[in-house]
Amino acid sequence: MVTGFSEQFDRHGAWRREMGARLKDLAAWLKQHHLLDDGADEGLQRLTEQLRTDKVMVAFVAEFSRGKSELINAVFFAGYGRRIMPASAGRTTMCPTELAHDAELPPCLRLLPIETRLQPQALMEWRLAPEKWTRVDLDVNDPEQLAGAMEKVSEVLHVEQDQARALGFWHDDRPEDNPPVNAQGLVEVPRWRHALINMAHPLLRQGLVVLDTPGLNAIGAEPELTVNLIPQAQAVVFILAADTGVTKSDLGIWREHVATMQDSSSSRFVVLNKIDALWDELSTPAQIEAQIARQCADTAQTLALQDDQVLALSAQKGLLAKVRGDAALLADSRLPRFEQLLGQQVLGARHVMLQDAIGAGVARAQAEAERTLGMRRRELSDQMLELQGLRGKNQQVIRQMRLRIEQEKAEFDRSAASVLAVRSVHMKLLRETFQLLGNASIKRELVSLNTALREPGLKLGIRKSYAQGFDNLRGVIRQVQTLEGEIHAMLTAAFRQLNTDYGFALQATEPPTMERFTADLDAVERSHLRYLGLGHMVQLARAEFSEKLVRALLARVRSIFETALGEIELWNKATTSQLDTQLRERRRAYSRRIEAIERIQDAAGGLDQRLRDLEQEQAALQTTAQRLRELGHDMRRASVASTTPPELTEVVPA
Ligand SMILES: Nc1nc2c(ncn2[C@@H]2O[C@H](COP(=O)(O)OP(=O)(O)OP(=O)(O)O)[C@@H](O)[C@H]2O)c(=O)[nH]1
Ligand SMILES: [Mg+2]
Repeated sequence: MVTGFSEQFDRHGAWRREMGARLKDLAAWLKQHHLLDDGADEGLQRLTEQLRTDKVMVAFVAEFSRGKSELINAVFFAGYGRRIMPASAGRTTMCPTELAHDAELPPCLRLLPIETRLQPQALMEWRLAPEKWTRVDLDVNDPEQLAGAMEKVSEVLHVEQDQARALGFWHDDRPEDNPPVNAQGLVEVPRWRHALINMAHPLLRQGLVVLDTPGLNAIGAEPELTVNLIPQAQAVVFILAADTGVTKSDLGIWREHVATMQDSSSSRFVVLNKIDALWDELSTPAQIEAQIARQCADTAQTLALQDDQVLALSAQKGLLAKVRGDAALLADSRLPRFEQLLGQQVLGARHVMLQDAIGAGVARAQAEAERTLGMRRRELSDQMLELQGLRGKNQQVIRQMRLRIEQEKAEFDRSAASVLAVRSVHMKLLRETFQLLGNASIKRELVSLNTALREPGLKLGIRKSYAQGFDNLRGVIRQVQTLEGEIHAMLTAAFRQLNTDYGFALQATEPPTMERFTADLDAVERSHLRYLGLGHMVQLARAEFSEKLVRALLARVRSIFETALGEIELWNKATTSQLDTQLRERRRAYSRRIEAIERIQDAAGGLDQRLRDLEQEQAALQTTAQRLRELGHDMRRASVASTTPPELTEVVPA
């Protein structure tokens, strides 16, 4: 069964919504039974939020005119019955264009003027300055208007050569890549630097983000695209065209922007587009088939891939077939096979990632709840034993019992001081961790790289500065890990002592692992390395280029460190609220015991009544524990069962 990308994405979206709703139900149930402490509550909330807002970015990267925009139209927008993204011969998409959905904004196209390149701010910073963007409202119910507005991404300006150079489009050392010059000697450059399209298209609404890029010349001019945006995409689709074969500039893009992502976690697809160019009416279908296979094999060889890693298709015929509802043409376009692989690979991986997160989050909340239930159960049976011992005893004994409980409680109240001491050590260590991951620390560790990049002129020793800077950052992560270890060891010892002294059931939560962040740093370093070869020395010598690189780097590292910080905060919260819960439960148990004794002192039949109550409470706890196990089990089953990704056996990632 071949399933299109849209259907797979819809299914994935439905699964995410279902899991989100189940998580909410679980949290509500736990809260209702006073089994959800603040830490677990926040953990579940973050998980629900993650499920709701999870983004999947598919980036299309290729030389101009290979059919990126046409393929985007065919896969995502055929439902509009026409081309939405402009696709035409020659350079069409002049600026990187992101299609996404933001419910806070009306449907619109926002364009960042190209002149902003002359200023030092990174793209990420411009995103936070909406007033700097030109906004065009979109009418999503009117495909004509929609397509008309999208034409803006093709707009160009004609500027003096110096201006083109300053904007990063004119390179004296690589004249063959320079843009066209008109009769007046003016250079054609894009009018916009970046375009953001916001529309409530069904796939975009469910978190799909599509990134369309312009060809080589333009991608290179925006370092942030290569160091931040493309490396963060879940899938990168690289496109070649059957009518041009693999050209030198195709290879340039492949080597610089796609081949290097080999060991990153995103999926990579290589498409040989425009196979309809080979549909020669004088050839038999078998001959055409053989010719396509041969071209795939040649392409694969040039890119050092396996033959079956190159997916041949015709975006244009695929779009046409979908618009006309022509099943035979659609099959010939081979578009469905690509869509199926794209969906399986990208959503399959996303699904597994989210499933793991749900599994871990639910297990944590469940473990917390079970610990609390266990405590309640133990306290109930202690109390029953205590009361049973009072059967037939006189008032004197009962009074003594009350005194003993009050003494115990006073002693327990003194535990507050020990708990406070643990907390203050914990906080001190945490503060150190937070400082390590803060902005000042990042700046400090990257100071020499920063200076080296900002130094005027050729930067020959820059690779060394990068290696040094990233070693420093990895060192910070290692320090954080060491601190986490110390915190964990400290808590384990302190909890053991508190458990012995006051009969708590505290257990230190495992700290979050930091490996992922080291891997993220490695990926950022790799994405920068491509700018450090000899071929880029001239570009790198330009102050505004290296300034952009520095800013893009800082922004990315900051976001990695912030994520790490967020996980540590959550871990900290889990620990603190565990302590809070146990202290609260214990306090409650003492007041219940004292209250029970008081009642027995007051009324003759009080003891038997109280014992019966306790038995009932015990039975209720039993039921709650049973229900908790069932809920956890249901949750795990639902996360796996409802949309297990389709068979992955056939998938051939490039
Ligand atoms: N014959 C044929 N033409 C195609 C196919 N796909 C795209 N084209 C045409 O090739 C031209 C370029 O397509 P675009 O989608 O604009 O290419 P692009 O990669 O987005 O190019 P830029 O936006 O300039 O970077 C357009 O005229 C398309 O109609 C195809 O499968 N077959
Ligand atoms: Mg295009």
